Amino acid sequence: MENVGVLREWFGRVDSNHTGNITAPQLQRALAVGNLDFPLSIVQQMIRMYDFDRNGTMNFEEFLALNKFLLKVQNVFSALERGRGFLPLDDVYAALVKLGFSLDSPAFYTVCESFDKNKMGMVRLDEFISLCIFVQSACNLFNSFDTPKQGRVTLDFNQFVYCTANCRI
Ligand SMILES: [Ca+2]
Repeated sequence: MENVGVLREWFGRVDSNHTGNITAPQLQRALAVGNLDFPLSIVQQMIRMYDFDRNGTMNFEEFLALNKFLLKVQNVFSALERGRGFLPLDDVYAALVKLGFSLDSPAFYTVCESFDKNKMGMVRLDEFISLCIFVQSACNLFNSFDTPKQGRVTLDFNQFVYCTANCRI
C-alpha cells in the first residue's frame, strides 16, 4: 500500500458511506480483511494517535500518517521474523530499539505481558503492532508533558489519571 492512488482507492472503499472519514469499526473490518485482527480498543487508539482534527474519526490525511507508521512497524517485524510468523521476546526488544524505543527490563516485560496474549513469549504481527501502538501513544503523551525535553516529567494526580486514561488499550 505504498502509493497514494492505491491508498485513496482503499480508503474510498472503507469509507462506505462517503463521509470522507472512516470510523473505528470501519477501519477494524478493513484491517481484518488484510488478516490483521485487532480489538476495537486498539483500532480506536490508532485513530486517536493520528486524529489531528480531534473529531474521533480518520480522514485521508490522517490515514496516510497511520499507514506510514504501520508500514514502518511491519517492515521491522518482517526483517526479524525470518519465516517463523512471530518474534521471540529478544527480537521484540531489538525491533523496538530499531523503532527508536529503548525500554528498561521492567517496562519491557510488563508491556510484553500485556500484548503476548498466550504468554508463550511469541509475539505475532497483530500483537506487535498493538504493542507498538501502545508504546508510541505512551511516548507521544510523555513528550506532551516533557516539553523541556529532559526525559523526565512530574505529574500531579489529575495529570496521572489523564495519562492512564489516554493510554488505556
Ligand atoms: Ca480526524
